[in-house]
Amino acid sequence: MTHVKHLVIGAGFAGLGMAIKLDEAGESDFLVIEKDAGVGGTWRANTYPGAACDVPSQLYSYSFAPNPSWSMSFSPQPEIEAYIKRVADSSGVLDRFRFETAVEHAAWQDDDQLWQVDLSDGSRLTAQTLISGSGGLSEPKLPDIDGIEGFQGEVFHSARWNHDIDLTGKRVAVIGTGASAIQIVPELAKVVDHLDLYQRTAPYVIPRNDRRYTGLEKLAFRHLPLVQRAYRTAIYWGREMYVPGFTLEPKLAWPAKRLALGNIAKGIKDPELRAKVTPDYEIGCKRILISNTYYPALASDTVDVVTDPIAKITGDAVVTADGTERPIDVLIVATGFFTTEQPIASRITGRTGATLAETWRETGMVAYKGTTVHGFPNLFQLVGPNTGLGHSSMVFMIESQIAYVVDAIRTMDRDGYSSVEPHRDVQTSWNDDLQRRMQRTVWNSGGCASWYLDDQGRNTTLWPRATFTFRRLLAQFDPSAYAVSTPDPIQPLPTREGVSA
Ligand code: N01
Repeated sequence: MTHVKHLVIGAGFAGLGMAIKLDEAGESDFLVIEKDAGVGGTWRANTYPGAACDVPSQLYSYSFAPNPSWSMSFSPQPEIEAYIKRVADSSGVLDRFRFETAVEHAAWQDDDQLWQVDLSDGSRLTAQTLISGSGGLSEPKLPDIDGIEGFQGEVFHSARWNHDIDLTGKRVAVIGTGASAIQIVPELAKVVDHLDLYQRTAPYVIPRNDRRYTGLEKLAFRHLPLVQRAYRTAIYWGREMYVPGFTLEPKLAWPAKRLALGNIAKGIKDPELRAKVTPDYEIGCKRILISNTYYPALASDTVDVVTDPIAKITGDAVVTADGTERPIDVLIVATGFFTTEQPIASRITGRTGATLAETWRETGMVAYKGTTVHGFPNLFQLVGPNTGLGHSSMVFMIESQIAYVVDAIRTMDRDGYSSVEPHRDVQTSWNDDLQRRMQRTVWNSGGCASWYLDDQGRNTTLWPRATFTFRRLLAQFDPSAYAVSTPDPIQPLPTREGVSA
């Protein structure tokens, strides 16, 4: 059986960044397993028309791999995917990536102090650490609508766009008005015969302050790295200004609310349509979206916004609760992802024989520092519980976690630990503190439902503090928070609690 020191799951921003930083730290014995055929993760999977980042690329990129040639302040998906590929190609780590292979199951072997991992190609490996970068937005969620399986036309999810279908001149329905849908709709409105947009909850959409970089700026980015660093820093702090409005007092977000309402007024003249698309909850409760083209598209003759709930789908139409039947050729579901139950969690079995999904059944997703989980020694999760953001760059959070994992590995090597596992009480107090802070946030109290909350109303996805606080808290691995084991003989070192179920 093959043994690697570190097994990384996923080759998106998280997995690739992890591989690069492991290599830099001299930890060259690793393997990255990726179910897709190349690097890129979510930026490879989401190829729908209009796909682009809603965080400026100067910030939404690795700090260690600045890209002087971003064409726009908010880059389109192909540019981001190309950037990730370029970083991967020049990193010298791709020889340790195995593509088109999925992790079927990983189980901790306490006697051997190893993860035993079964892969979809039938092979089995062991690894000392298991580092998951499998992504928070990787598993599309299909809507459970009566009759949808009997629809005779084409149906696909926004994250699995079917490029073989030419939508020109077609009657199309889009279900959902989240970040994906508001990018898709203006593009489809240009080509389809008719578009019905099924809106359950109106989003707040502020103007997209996008522009092309000038030749002079690009020249400066290339030759004066400090200039690019200054842009990044300015964007970082601009984004961080949102945090108090989200986490302390929603009224502080009034400038954004004014922008959003102004955007509606500018894009839509019809009072009835304006009323339909005006949200009835606090801004920030759901992700704030950005677009200059969404409202004008809704106001066009091609698009109808339907707010009556969907009752069923027939072979060729969507039927709403009022009995109206709207015939269509193609159905596009932009209905989001499984976010509060990570799909990888049912594939990882810990020290007690329970899977991560079973362990989280009662509590919802919990971890220590969003990264390690009691009962799961040597498991590190990038983009783990409560590490998501509503306002800034996930790459910043990912890099903070990567640094923590690298330091954990360095500590294990230096001090001769075969495993580390967070104490239950440490993990509990970390999460109690998060949930206490969460009560004040607009995400929990802003009067909306969102993918941030699980079915018990717990927010297990977002980070409720400044991102620089997250970075500071994860700056150094903290062995005192962990039960540790030494390899031979297998003997727990004196710890506060010892390894217990
Ligand atoms: O998904 P969503 P998304 N019947 O969950 C509706 C990131 N992202 O793919 O609001 C009818 O936000 C649902 O309605 P409601 C970003 O973090 C980033 O758009 O629940 N409607 C909602 O309108 C984002 O937040 C970029 O009432 C149904 C929509 O579907 C995350 O991905 C771009 C329904 C789902 O919205 C997810 O965005 C794109 C049903 N049965 C995405 N079920 C960037 O630019 C669901 N809905 C970085």
